[in-house]
Amino acid sequence: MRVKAENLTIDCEVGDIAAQPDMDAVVNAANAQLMIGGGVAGAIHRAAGKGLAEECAPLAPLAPGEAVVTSGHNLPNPHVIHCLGPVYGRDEPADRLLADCYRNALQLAEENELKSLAFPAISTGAFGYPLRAATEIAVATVLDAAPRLHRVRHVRFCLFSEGDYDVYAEILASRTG
Ligand code: AR6
Repeated sequence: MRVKAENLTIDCEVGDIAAQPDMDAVVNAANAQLMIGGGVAGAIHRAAGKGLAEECAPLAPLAPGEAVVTSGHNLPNPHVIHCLGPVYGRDEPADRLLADCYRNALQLAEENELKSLAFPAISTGAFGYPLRAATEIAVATVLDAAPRLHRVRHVRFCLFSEGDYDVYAEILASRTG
């Protein structure tokens, strides 16, 4: 599905975050050391190749809520924005730290004059954040930022399952309808 908020187009799709060729950047649900891991981080590093890990090494460690930008190496995207989401039940306040990921990623996109970026559902896999609560934060934070975005024109939420997509589509529709 696709909605408009101010000058921003927001869509959500089922897909692989490492296969979003029309985006200027994809967001990595990173680990603190910015190394290859499972889930999103594994998919992004495998597709990007060793050069990404080499560029990431001096930027680590990240604190929860922080974001850094690198180039995309062998990915179809010129850039990757790496965010460290909160581990649910450990990093507090989890809701603010998760919102910080989305805010900081959007700010980095603005600073780097990127027009489009795709987010995975940060923290909702290995880090255990309940999907519905995380989705409310992701959608609210992007909508809240929309009036202040001048470069970013397109945000995609890239979900890994139909079930996750349904939750995003429902919440996005209810917040923009
Ligand atoms: N494309 C899009 N979404 C994906 C993909 C993919 N290729 N693979 C998984 N997801 P996770 P986290 C979904 O665990 O919770 C890593 O090992 C997945 O179904 O990637 O922030 C890192 O190294 C879930 O909905 O990120 C860290 O240690 C969402 O993406 C840690 O996991 C996030 O799952 C980060 O945990």
